[in-house]
Amino acid sequence: DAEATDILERRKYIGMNVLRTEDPVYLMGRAKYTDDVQLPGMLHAAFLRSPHPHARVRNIGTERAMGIPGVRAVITQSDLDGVVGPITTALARPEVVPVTRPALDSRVARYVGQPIAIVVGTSRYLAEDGVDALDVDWEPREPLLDAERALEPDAPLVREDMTTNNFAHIEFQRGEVDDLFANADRVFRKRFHHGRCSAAPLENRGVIADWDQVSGDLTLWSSNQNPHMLRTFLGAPLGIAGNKMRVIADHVGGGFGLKAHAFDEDHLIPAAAKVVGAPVKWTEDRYEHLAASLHSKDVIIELEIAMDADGRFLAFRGHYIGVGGAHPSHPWTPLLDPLPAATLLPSLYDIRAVGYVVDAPMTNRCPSGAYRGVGWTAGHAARETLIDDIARELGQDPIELRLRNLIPDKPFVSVTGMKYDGGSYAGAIRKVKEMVDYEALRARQVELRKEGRYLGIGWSPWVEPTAWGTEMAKANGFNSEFFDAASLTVEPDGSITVTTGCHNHGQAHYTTLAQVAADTLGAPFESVRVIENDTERAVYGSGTFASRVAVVAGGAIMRAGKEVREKIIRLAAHAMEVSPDDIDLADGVATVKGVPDKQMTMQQLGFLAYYGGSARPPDAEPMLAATRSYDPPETYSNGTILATVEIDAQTGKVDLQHIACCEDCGTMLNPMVVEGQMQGAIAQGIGGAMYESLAYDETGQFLSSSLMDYLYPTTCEVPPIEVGHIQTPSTVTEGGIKGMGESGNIAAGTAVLNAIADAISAFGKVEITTNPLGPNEVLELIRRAKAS
Ligand code: MCN
Ligand code: SMO
Repeated sequence: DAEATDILERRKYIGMNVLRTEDPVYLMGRAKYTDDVQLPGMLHAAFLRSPHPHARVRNIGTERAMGIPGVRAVITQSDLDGVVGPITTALARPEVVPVTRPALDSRVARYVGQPIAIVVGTSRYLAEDGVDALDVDWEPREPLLDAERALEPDAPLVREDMTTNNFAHIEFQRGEVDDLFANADRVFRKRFHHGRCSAAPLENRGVIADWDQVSGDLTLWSSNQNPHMLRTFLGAPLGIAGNKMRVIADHVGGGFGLKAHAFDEDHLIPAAAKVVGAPVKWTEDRYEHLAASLHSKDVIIELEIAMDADGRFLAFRGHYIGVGGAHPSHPWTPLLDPLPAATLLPSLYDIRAVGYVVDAPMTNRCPSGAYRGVGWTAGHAARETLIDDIARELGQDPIELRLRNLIPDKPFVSVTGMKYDGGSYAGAIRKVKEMVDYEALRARQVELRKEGRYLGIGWSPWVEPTAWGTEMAKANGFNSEFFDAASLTVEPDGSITVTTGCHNHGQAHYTTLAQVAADTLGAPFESVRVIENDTERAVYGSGTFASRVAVVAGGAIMRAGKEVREKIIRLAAHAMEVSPDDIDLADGVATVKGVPDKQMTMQQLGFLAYYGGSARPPDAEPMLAATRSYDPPETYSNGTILATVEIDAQTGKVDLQHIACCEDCGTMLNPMVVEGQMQGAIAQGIGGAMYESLAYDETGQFLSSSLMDYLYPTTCEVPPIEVGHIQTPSTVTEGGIKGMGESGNIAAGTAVLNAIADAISAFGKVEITTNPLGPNEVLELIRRAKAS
């Protein structure tokens, strides 16, 4: 349980809007992304990628390519025997069917964009010319695109060495589900398909591998979110010890979950560098990124809600089909979307029973994996659009219906066994009502309808499992161990170095974690430096994902800092010949209580700790440092988003006017950072609701291969976003902190969808069954509503 309990009482920085110290580097254009790294003698790789969703490769003719001056090597599967081993993706669950595959499959293409061969040349241009000059003899085959078809027993196999297309079939039931459904007063149903999205960070991925020819050490730059985890996953296939591999991801231009995986290219670029005996760089282009990095959130969901005559939810039942690609994403697997969607089915509703089925079929599409709010987003959209359907059907206000079914604010164990650590489920809704003056907004909606104008108001309250440690991972079906560590060192000059195994790619860890360290020690914020993003400079950790760093790294820093603070106080007490109880340590100065002129600075104490010899307490080792880890218990944040839209019934255009939000992530480290996280994530949620879609045609061709086709919302599409806060400290974590980095993307899209439906309900019955909703989809919904 929480060990560092007195920090909040002494805090000077936690909870303050401290300016982000990492920003000048970005603003001055000095950030060092993977593609900025230049090494002497470095060669460049380009991939031959499959243009077919499914094909056998009969032959790859390399003669013309090798004839191009500057092309150094064409590498296919057989060249990598003994260089990079196969990739096995599994999960510690009996239902899961492990998949083993070569890191480079040059024989069968199973999705558009799959790497088939690598060309290495003296420049990227020449390597690309080499790819164009390969003579490939393709034998196209019928692709399997339909996920539900893939689940049928007689379906053709996406991977012919397996006996099924289904990566896992999982069933779960708690409470009297069947009885409650059989005896319910009303049962409501919905089939919802969450569209296929991409995290689409502004910086595509990139990998550089540099083997030291003498020592055999490997330095790997990879634009990723979990350097230590990547090092662990690459060790076995590349046959290299962890202490001989350094993974660096200095500045990363957005990860959003996508960069939390160990990609094929992470395996293949070091393999290519070994084959050619020189450093090799690959920088992903936007086509490669959209077609062949991971896709996400493509889940088909069938939901049922059983209700009694008083409008109470009794039981929820769901079938979640995660539309996977040609192989499991590594290491998270294609369960990462459908399984958490299912485990969180009860969300913030007090129900008596829940049942779910999860399937994760493979298809001839790009593999699917994490994108901000992975799992929660699709499940949330299905459940919360269904609840709005029910409210319209019953003629009730959608938020009143939810309030009647809400769980209590105090700690609560859900029917699926999730241990909510208390929140402000009703409070956040009340706050948003006040922020927008809900009654007035509804009155205005009525007025405008009289003028033939269609305002829509959409609610989206959420509870969110955050900060995966071992317990939270298990609660969501992922049986694996997650924790993080932090090292904290007072240097000889009194400056403070903190390292964690997490990764900073926009979340402001260098600021917020320094706030935690400064308060824990009683040191000035300016004296703390935080280091992450490099396995050789920072202590081990699981990395940055699952909105976990504030809680997990923050907690580890509090624990390490508490130990170091005690050492500093003992040192000061000894030097000033008083009892440790008489030392006050604040702002980097140790003062004898009641004797203000008897004091020592952190600089003096640092010098003493390293060079003080016999001036130190006899049993004190030199240095002032500690390393601690933290594996937090389950912790859940919550909040509510309300979106207001006006639709043009002639054109189907949606004018998104306003977003109001109240979030509760327990103790806030830095409200300004929290607001920035909310705003960025809400913009992504808007993209998912209205614009972003990775499309395939019926032959399996990929249609969204540039940012002309895959639409981000820009500042022109994102309306004013108002963020309110409630702080309900966690009852179980260090400092009461909960995570929040994904919240906006979990909830915002659904608020927009519900607002659109609310506007269209002026014309008749409306049910939203998919996203994104562009003007054509909106016009179709209006047409159907009019016909109802
Ligand atoms: N924070 C805080 N008080 C809290 C909780 C968080 O001040 N109670 C601060 C933290 O200190 C941190 C930030 O908010 O600086 C986010 O914290 P947290 O919720 O712990 O999330 P992580 O740091 O673990 O970041 C991961 C999360 C995820 S999972 C995705 S996906 C995502 C996101 O963060 N990807 C991002 N936000 C992103 N922001 C940027 N700019 N780029 C990404 O790729
Ligand atoms: S999708 Mo975030 O990296 O958990």
